[in-house]
Amino acid sequence: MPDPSVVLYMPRRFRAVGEGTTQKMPLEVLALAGPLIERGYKVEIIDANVQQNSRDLLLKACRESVCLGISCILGYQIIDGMEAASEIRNRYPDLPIVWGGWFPSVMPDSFLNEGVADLVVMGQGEITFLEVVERLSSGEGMEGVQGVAIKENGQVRITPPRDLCQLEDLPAMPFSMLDYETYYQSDPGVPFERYLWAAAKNQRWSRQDMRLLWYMSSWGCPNDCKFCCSGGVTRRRWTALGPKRVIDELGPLTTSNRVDVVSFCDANFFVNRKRVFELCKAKQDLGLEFLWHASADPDTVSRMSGAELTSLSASGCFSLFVGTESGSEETLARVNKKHSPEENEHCAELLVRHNITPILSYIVGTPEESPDSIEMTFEQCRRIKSRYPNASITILNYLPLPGTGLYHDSVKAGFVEPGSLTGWGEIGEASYYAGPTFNNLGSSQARTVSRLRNVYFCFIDLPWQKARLGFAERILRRFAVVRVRYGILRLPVEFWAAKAAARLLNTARKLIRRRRVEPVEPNGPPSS
Ligand code: B12
Ligand code: SF4
Repeated sequence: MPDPSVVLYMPRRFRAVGEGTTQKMPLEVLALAGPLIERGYKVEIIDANVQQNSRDLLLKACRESVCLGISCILGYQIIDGMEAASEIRNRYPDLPIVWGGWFPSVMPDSFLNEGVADLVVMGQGEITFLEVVERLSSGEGMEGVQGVAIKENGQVRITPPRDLCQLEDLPAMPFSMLDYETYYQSDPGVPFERYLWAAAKNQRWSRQDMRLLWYMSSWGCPNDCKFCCSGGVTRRRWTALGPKRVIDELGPLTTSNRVDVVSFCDANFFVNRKRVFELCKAKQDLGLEFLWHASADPDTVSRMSGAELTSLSASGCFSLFVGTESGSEETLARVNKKHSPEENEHCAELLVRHNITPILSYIVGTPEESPDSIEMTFEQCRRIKSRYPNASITILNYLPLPGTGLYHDSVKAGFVEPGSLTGWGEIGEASYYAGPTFNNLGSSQARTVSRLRNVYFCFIDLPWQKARLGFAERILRRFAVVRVRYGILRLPVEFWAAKAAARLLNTARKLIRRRRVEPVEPNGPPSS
């Protein structure tokens, strides 16, 4: 008898293929595959972000399977995942559909009530999903399974949460299931990857490609920032792989795939600083050359000694994503952040001094945030960017997330809750690129956010990667820094003109290149 099989579906993150990051390996479902394979299941992963005919593949794969697992976070993944679930329901009405991931974990009842899920796994998934699959394949019920939501007699029942499973007790993610060559290519046009490219530029990166690998070395976070759903989903717990295990896994993975950059997608990489520094040392001892990027808190960084920062940099840490969040002390305290605005600036200075590009992330427009507080954030961003043009800064408009401390305040302040999962899918989709979905900002401040983020900071970081305007680009960058320093943000005409010129130039270059490579008939012109 063939091994029982399980199908895992990673829905599209963005409506159009190529609109957003596609190279991110689907770690969410890859993590689930390890324990299943160990227990003798055959696992098939369908990733709609990279497989063009993913729906056909899914229909085919589900024919023989024990169940279908679907992952999602807020955004278009909800919509694509629901469409896939409906297709599967029509074709295989008896096949159980299990959802998991950050968004289903905070709104399990919607997935069950809208009929797209038979069961939702809440929080960490590896062991819970294995247990669910075992029950399904043996035909047993879900009695006693912890950490799930199910519908019984028309009512949603949430079972007691499961204890955290230590990552060290789990098998390695089976990276060999994925074809690295399909994933590695990073695109400087995509918002998050753009920052990595900007940081790479500071390392004098001159190549046209960057072989990127996403990796998770810890799960969870002990903090409880009020705009973030981590506190609710992870219950402020944290588990990590030890330095040896990380290096034992990353060594072969990075060398066999010729990886340039490892992006640790841990929520909070520096919870245990000793672990990180041991990791740096182990990497250097082995002579592993990849650069790496992770996330950090401003207070953690600003308390690091010069020797510690030097060791980070020497181990290949070339950029850190830092949750600076606000330039106002009052707002930082209100969202339950433990650092001060001064630490934001100190952290930026230290990182730049040690050749680690800070990617500073700010949020504006949380409920009750005053216009003055928003102004303080703008001032801090302008100050940092003009002092350290190589530091990247992103200013996000606050988006209320269910399951967070600020969610109910946002509803009270006028956030209109989408009444359906599709509505949530649409709102998340908009949030990534477009402006505010919850407009707590006056129109003038909303314009400032958009100009700083989309015009000036963007241009100073990495002027339209492929534009190659040469000398003009350097002058414009200086100009942008001056504009940012003095807050002269209106009418960025020179940038509009530069963008148009870049487009024209690129089109001309393409045409010339096409002319040059036009095929010459091998045997002369065809005879008439
Ligand atoms: C990489 C990343 C991204 C990537 C893509 C992620 C993706 N899923 O496609 C990019 C950069 C595109 C991104 C974008 C956004 N992201 Co993001 N992102 C992350 C990040 C840093 C890592 C995700 C990851 O790979 N984790 C590693 C895996 C192994 O862990 P995991 O996801 O927790 O999976 C475990 C469980 O959740 C569960 N599980 C997961 N899937 C499934 C499926 C089944 C069937 C089962 C049983 C279990 C299960 O089991 C897994 C193993 O334990 C997380 C933070 C974090 N550290 O997790 C935020 C996070 C997921 N992002 C978040 C947010 C808010 C966003 C944005 C909405 C931000 C914004 N304002 O625009 C956008 C959405 C854009 C869009 N249109 O989709 C939130 C989630 C919000 C939510 N409630 O859904 C997170 C948690 C950050 C945070 N703390 O706020 N993100
Ligand atoms: S924002 Fe970052 S530090 Fe704060 S709770 Fe979320 S993951 Fe933890």
